[in-house]
Amino acid sequence: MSQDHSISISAYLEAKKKFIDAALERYLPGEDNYPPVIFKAVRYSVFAGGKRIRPILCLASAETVGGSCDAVLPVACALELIHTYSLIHDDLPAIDDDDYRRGRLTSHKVFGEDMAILAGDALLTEAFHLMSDTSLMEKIPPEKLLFVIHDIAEAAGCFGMIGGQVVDVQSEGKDVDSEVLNYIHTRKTGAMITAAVRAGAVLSNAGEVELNALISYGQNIGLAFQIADDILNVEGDQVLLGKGTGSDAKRGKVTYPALMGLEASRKRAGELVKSALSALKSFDHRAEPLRMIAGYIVERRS
Ligand code: GRG
Repeated sequence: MSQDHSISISAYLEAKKKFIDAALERYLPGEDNYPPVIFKAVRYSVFAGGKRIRPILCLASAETVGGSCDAVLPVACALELIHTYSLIHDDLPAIDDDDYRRGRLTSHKVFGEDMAILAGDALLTEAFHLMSDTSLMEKIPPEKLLFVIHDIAEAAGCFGMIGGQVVDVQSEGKDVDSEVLNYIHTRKTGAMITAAVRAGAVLSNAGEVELNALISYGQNIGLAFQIADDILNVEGDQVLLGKGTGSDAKRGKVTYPALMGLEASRKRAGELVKSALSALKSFDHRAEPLRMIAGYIVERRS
């Protein structure tokens, strides 16, 4: 007899977010450490209410191949620390110059530019400190852990998120084609999302076929995520988003809606979700959260 494994996407995301938040609380040093301002700044941005989509993807990917959420949790949290660093630096006056993020003032508005830069640096460093703790090897073979740390470093670096961000900054106010746009989106946002899915799978001993299918899923939803982000910047609700809208157009940013219009952007995001779902077709019910997340990514309002 077949069992009903259904759970709503909102219940799933909420439960996983709680699990991740509790772990981040344990992993991050308290504000009673010296010098207090850096611990305050780090915690201010990490606990500002992000969706935790990258760590959730890492856990969901692990569950899909029969892995344990507990074993991959530190790596999942490290992904969120790297993501939060990128947001702090992205908001700086020299980059996007944003005053609000996740519904509150940006780090540099509260702590000053100097401390915001250092808080981003601290988060990036802390992520690798957390992933390289030898206690993780009690649950994960060291060679798998090293592979994943290397992979995440690549996704966050010049061949990934930083590379995408550099071309994004350089393209502001310029006419660029879809090839450049795809370069930006697949690196700036897609690389870390794919790395999150891959990390969960590798750390849970996924086989080659499973791994390739999950990487394809990650690449498709990674691009869909940024297209959805572009669309939300045009027509999203500022309150739900926790940040201003219309900033991409004001800055002459290269985005899907700017290049091909809202309708075609929505269509492209939908196609990517379809491809992501098709990559999961050989998995059983344990891939249901990943399937739901694919839909959520383009339907979300924040
Ligand atoms: C080193 C100065 C300097 C800048 C680099 C690396 C970098 C700054 C920026 C990366 C670009 C970036 C911010 C990409 C992510 C784009 C994106 C879709 C962000 C929003 O992610 P969500 O929706 O946010 O997951 P929450 O708040 O839910 O975590």
